[in-house]
Amino acid sequence: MAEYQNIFTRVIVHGPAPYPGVPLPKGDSPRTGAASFQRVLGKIGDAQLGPIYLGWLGSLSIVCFTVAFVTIGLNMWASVGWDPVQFVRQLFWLGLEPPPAHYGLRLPPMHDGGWWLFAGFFLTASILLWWVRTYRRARQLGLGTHVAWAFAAAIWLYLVLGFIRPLVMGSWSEAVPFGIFPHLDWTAAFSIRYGNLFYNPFHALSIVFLYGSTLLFAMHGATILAVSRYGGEREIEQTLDRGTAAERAALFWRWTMGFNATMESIHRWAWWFAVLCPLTGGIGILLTGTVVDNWYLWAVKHGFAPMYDPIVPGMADPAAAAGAMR
Ligand code: 07D
Ligand code: 07D
Repeated sequence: MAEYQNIFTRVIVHGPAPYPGVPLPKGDSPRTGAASFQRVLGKIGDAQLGPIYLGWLGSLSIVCFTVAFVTIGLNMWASVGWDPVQFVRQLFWLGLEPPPAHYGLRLPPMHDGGWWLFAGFFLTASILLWWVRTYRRARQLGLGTHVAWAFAAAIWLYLVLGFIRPLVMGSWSEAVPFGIFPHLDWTAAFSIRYGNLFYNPFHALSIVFLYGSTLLFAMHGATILAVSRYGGEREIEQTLDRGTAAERAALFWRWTMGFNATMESIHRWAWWFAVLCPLTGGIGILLTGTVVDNWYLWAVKHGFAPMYDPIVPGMADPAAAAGAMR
């Protein structure tokens, strides 16, 4: 008998021939590629690889992503004088920056932020096309559109960071640069510039949902693995017809913490936690610099951060000094 004692799947189940999937409705593109079975993939998921449905939305999205990716790469390479060795050595530090502040929302020359706008346009087009694809594929398969709406929550944060907030602030220079460490530098600088993002309650909420998502994911994954010997992985059947697996899982949590989610509701918990992370985060970023200029002073005003003065008598708060950025 197979026992689930390993982090890897021990049992790889597949039929005699690869399954191409249900027939596609009229007007859909054909699926691409021959399907095959891959043992290694079977260890972490389904052993069958392909066929994939590309369609025109998928193909166009990949083209747009490639244009953005190659534009960013070429600009990075140009920034080290087309030296291939330096390109590889400095790759993580290289970046493509948005236009300087004096251009506002005007179109800058290509070498002074224009390539950033160009790449951003194609990256955004690629992400939006991929979103429509997730929506359309779900509909065509007769599914709900939960995946598409969860993805939309992430896209909301992305658009706030690189498009909506810069528009509201009146300058592309507010947006995030492309690059591995440059985008981290931007994140750190943003927090300092606006008086420490830790005092932004929406940043705090976003963290709650980020941490909460990992906790719920661990609790749910562990619970289902723990009752899989009783057929617990047949979650949907057990939603409608609670078997011994569902009963035991529910009892475990009711005994340990007095309350339990159900086979259905745990997935809604997971969905909402994941979605609320970028949703609240996007609200927090949009408020920054538009409604609130300094989160530390905001927190002092609302009584949940102490003033500098009472901590170090006689010391002026640098953020409140005349000439400080507000
Ligand atoms: C595991 C699913 C797979 C996705 C992966 C990411 C690219 C970018 C392209 C250099 C969980 C694919 C990456 C296509 C390469 C070029 C041109 C998802 C998984 C593997 N970040 N960020 C990373 C993005 C922002 C922050 C890593 C994107 C904000 C911090 C990766 C965006 C802020 C840290 C990355 C984005 C911010 C990272 C790993 C868009 C505030 C890290 C991501 C489009 C939210 C971590 C060196 C990961 C790291 C990291 C991508 C936005 C902060 C390169 C695409 C502006 C503090 N970010 N990020 O695993 O190691 O996600 O950085 O908005 O510590 Mg980031
Ligand atoms: C980025 C959504 C967009 C992604 C999309 C995907 C592709 C890939 C893939 C080819 C992630 C596109 C995908 C293109 C193609 C392939 C494979 C989601 C994104 C559409 N923070 N912080 C957050 C913590 C500090 C700062 C959120 C912790 C400091 C800024 C999160 C700490 C400073 C911003 C979070 C901490 C600071 C954030 C992100 C601790 C820096 C944001 C949530 C313990 C010194 C962002 C309101 C998310 C936000 C954000 C966590 C500290 C700055 C909860 C745990 C104080 C500027 N921070 N942070 O889902 O929303 O991101 O803030 O110190 O903008 Mg923070």
